[in-house]
This record gives sequence, structure tokens and C-alpha cells, in this order.
Amino acid sequence: MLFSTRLIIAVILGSMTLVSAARAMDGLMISNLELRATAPSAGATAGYVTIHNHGEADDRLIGVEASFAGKAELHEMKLVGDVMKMRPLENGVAIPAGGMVTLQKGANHLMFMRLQEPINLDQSYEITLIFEKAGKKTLQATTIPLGNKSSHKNHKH
Ligand SMILES: [Cu+2]
Repeated sequence: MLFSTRLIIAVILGSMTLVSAARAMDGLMISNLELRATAPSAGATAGYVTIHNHGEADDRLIGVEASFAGKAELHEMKLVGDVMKMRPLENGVAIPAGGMVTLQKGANHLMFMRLQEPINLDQSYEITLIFEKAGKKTLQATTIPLGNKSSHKNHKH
């Protein structure tokens, strides 16, 4: 009995440490940041990401930057007549407290235009996500093959 009580206390203390570590980093957890490789002549490509907000305040993804692109935007897909078109998300993407947002193929996504050079599968690239409250966060993206599906299969939460 005494042993199991001690064990429970240890588990509780352990998870409290994890929670305060996440809070110190404003609660945003960014995972599966992906950048699609391009054909040599392509001038643009897309990126995908999953963002968890473990914090207590809502935040908003308001922009994206990358040194390899002359212009980068947050895009949405919208059905215009019977054609899927993409256009900039003027108000960004809300990341509610306790919530999760996924930018993925065929939906909201990161868009990189005026590429300085083709995106090479063997190379890694940094992408900066800009949040209304948390500010700029620069992360290394995983380069994914041209035409392939986003590799969200590794995601567990
Ligand atoms: Cu787009």
C-alpha cells in the first residue's frame, strides 16, 4: 500500500514537471513540419504542419517566412464553382487553447512562392512560423517527395 502510494506520487510529480516544461515554451507544440520537394522548373511549393496549443491562451498563426522563397503565405483551398482554388488566409489560422490545428494537403497549407532554387529532397530547410502571441518560431522542415502524400502516419497524440 505504502509502495503504491509512493509510486502514484512519483507519477504525479513526473507529469507536473512535463507540464511546466511545456508552459515555459508558451504551450505551442509544433510537429510534422514538412516541405514538398519540387521539380527543377517549379516556382512554388507547399508545406504542412501540425500545431498543438497546450497553453491556456488562444493564439493565431498569422504568417510564414523562409529564406528559400521570395514570398510565403498561409493558404486555404476554396471551391469556386466546381474548381478548387487556393487563396491567402487573410486572418491566419486560429490555434485555440487546448486545441490542435493541422495544415495539410488539400486544405489549409503553407505556400512558398518565388523559389530561389528547386527544393531538393536531400536537403533540409528552415521555416519560420509567425504567431500573434508566441512570435516567430523557426524550425527545420522534413522534405517530402514530390507528389507523395503527407507523412502524418508517425503522428501520435
Ligand atoms: Cu497554396
